[in-house]
Amino acid sequence: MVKKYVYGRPVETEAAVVSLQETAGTPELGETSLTEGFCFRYTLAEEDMIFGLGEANRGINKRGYVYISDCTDDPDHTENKASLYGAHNFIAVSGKTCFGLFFDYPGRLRFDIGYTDSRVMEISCADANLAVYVIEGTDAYDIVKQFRKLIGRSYIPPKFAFGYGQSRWGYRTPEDFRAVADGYRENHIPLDMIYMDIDYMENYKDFTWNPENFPDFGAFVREMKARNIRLIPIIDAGVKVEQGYSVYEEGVKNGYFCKKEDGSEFTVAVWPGYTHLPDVLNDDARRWFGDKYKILTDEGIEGFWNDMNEPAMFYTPEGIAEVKAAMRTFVENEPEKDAVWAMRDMTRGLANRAEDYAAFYHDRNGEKIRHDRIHNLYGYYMTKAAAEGLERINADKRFLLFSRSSYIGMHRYGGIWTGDNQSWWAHLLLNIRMMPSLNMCGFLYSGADLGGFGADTTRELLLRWLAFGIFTPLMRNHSAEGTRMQEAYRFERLEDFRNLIGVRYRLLPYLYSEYMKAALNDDLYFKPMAFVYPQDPIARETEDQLIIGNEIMVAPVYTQNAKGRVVYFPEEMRMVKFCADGSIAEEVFRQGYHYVETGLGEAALFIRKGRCIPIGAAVECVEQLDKASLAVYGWEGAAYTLYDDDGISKDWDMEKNCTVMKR
Ligand code: MIG
Repeated sequence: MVKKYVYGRPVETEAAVVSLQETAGTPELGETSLTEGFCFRYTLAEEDMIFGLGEANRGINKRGYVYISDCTDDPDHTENKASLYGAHNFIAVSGKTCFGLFFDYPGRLRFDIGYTDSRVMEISCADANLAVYVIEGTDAYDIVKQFRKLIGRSYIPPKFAFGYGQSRWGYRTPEDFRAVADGYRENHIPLDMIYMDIDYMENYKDFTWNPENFPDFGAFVREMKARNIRLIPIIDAGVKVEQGYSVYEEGVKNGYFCKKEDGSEFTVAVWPGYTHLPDVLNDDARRWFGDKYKILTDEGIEGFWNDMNEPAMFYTPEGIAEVKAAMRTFVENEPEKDAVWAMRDMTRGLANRAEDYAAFYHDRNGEKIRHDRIHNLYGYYMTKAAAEGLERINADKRFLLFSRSSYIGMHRYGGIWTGDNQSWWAHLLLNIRMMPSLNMCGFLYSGADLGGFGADTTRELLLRWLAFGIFTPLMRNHSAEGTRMQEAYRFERLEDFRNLIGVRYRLLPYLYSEYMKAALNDDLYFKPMAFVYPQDPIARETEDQLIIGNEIMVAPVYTQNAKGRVVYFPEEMRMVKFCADGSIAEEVFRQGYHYVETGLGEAALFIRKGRCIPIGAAVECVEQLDKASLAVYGWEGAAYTLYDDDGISKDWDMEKNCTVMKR
């Protein structure tokens, strides 16, 4: 049961796909105040747990902290950060009363979940123009499923996108990319994709490639494809200001960029230097920008990642002018301690300034909207532009597409990756905890930068992260320029990497099948333990183990120097451990706590009582998957319904594509 309350005149976000009759008044569950902006206040019961918020910091149960929906490019995801790249305004309250709330509001929204007062939850925003959806249900899982029906089917990527991908900021030339391909293929470590970061472009201009490095880009794309490796280029939000650059010139000529109050183009510095932002909220501009992806698909490209679309800002000319003026005063006076700090803060504060987000406008098909009112929609609509463009290019084909910034609704058009994490054990744990929350908000195709983006990784951290990455739909190793190189073949005893990444392919038929079931049924691929064992007080609190699909539990190792870890079994389960030598070890664990040894280079999963899963032979790319090699592991007498399809067309009928396998 879903009720929709409307306050003022909300901006259309297209987050919900079901149109509902408005309910008059305010939700009875809490107190709504509309005197200063909007505020919904709910008294938390002792036992209430709060789920949701998608790409947000901290644990699965969000209670006890404050989270702000305000898409931000902040590469320092420490525990105190309230905003990350996405804005996923859905929560499910589970406890004394069970209900869900979705705040369809694309500006800055604050969730104080027992932070200011541990017994109070308060959701507030400055502008009382929004829609609030209230979902009544039996438990959190039921509420999530109803919410997913409201927001529509999740994006379905091509099957190759379930392979393993290598990325790094800094690959420039064909030689750089070939070295990666060789490193994997010669060492027989599986690989399906190599990502092209901004250095493939000519001076960071979208929809170009460096002509000196790539005299025949299409030939290079085909060369890689012949080795079963797809190249996946990045596209940034900002379009370089440069005379003679067609994307820039067309955008200016047709008025497709975001504008300032005075009607001139808004300018912001990012990688290419000064850029303009395509007004993706405008239908014509969006269509124009989306059609540009064809420049690359014409060369054989089949997937993209959209970056910098919060949109991220290094600085604006206005910001620089202010700093320059302040610097002049600073230089002319004898520096004092406070003046030094003020100067430092001012230069640091140039990036992503609130004033700059309030200084430009969108032309929403005739209606002028100041950016900060719809800030959280930009990455969503940039990705919608791409998805619609790709649909026009080939409506029958699936393309790989994921974004950094997002809002609910974008999950129908592409996946997301979780941005610039660090090579920290804490961020492996954050990755584990974030996945089910992302799923609740519709983002099924997602994953983190495995090994960590910033800072130097270690062999051990990378192996442990890959061991979890086996289960994330997006399995990509990515790192920042200047950090330690982290391609799998660079470390000693590569057989551990070969084995672990190989396990991804051994499980791929199962993982793909579970992904498709989750997508087609508006269900979760990653479930918190609390959703599957709601009556078990220990399972309810267990946030470092997850249920994947309908059959298995995982309990990743996320600490340094561990040889295994304590695992909580809410019921009897059968372990399948992929050992370092490629063999499979099985063992039954009874309900309760057990220490499970899992060495580096090993991966374990636990099959729930009475269930079974298919496991295949290790192969080096998705193309080589061989159904004939599938064997069924798990509990005697169990059956598994395997979903499979061609992985590229949109012919994903559930009935037609399922076969039953028995143990
Ligand atoms: O300001 O393109 O999150 O994955 O490697 C950094 C360079 C811009 C941020 C992305 C990251 C990517 C990097 N980008």
